[in-house]
Amino acid sequence: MKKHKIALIPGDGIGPEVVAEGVKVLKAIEQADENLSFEFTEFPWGCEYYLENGKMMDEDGLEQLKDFDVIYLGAVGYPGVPDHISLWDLLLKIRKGFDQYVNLRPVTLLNPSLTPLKNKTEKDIDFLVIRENSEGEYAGAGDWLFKGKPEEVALQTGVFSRKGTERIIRYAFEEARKRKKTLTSISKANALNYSMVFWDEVFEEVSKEYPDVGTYSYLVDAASMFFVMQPERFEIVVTSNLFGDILTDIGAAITGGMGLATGANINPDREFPSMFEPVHGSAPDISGKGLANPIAAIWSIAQMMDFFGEEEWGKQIVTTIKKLIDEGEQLTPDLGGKASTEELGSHFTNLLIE
Ligand code: GGG
Repeated sequence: MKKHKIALIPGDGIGPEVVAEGVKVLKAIEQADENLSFEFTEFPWGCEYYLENGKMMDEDGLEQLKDFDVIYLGAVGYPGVPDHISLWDLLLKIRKGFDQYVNLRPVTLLNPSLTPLKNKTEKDIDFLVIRENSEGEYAGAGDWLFKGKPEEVALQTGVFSRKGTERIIRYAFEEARKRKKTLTSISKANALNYSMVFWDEVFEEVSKEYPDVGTYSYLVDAASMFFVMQPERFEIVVTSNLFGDILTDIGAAITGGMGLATGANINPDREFPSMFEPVHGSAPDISGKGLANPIAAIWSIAQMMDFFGEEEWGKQIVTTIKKLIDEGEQLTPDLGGKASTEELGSHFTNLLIE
């Protein structure tokens, strides 16, 4: 019997609603699989906690989390708390504190009806974006000079260390080796004349260790266009923190919207817990109304299962999401249906276990 300790951080807005459906899936798996068991511990951290206690999470929060196998997070951010505080003091604090330097975001079309692109089918949109998740433009390096004065200047520095750049690119080559063996690097070396020239040089250097992997390199502006016009170009993509964040929203747009976009924050060395989350935010405008689509949160359970080495469950979850969408009967309003978050989640769980 394999027992996994899961820390739940439902967070803000629609976070608790979608996490509840993900937990339902985990409990159903536990019931169906006598070799698996999950132990849940919930943490009340987020914007409400901030408004009551002046902090997004406890000061020793990382210490409290460090012995869990994984963290399952809903969403962060709510009106009344500045976005940079809710993001930096919870989500980014965990990613950085646990060196979750790999962000895996699949861009997979499960049904042609989900894409606004013409004449694209499942085989045309099926790739994985590997986003650098620990530094780059989200390193938090910068300054705010002459605040409030006419000569005010805000500086935000992208940090690209050799260690950080090499390890994400090497991780991506290893992933490419497991698949069809092509890897696309997305950067912007013509304009970002230090960081991205460095990124391209490291990509070139590491590629020499993987002569069996075919490589492509695009500027981020061209790549954004190809995401929309010719997504079939991509199989595995590796890119920086900011570009990965933006590109994967385009990825969500071409595969059914934010309600279906999942992300895993991985610490490959397994020295610290990894974290699984829907890519979407807290969507305060629809929270508490049962309108949120829980598929992204459920899909992140598939990524969690893969991480646990339970790939059959991972595959089964994605196949069941496809089945539910193909049926089209229990979908939330963002997908043109009338089902509530809870109804979709319960129907999914029934389909998974039947
Ligand atoms: N589901 C987690 C969440 O609330 N994400 C919102 C967000 O702004 N994420 C930024 C990022 O992924 O870097």
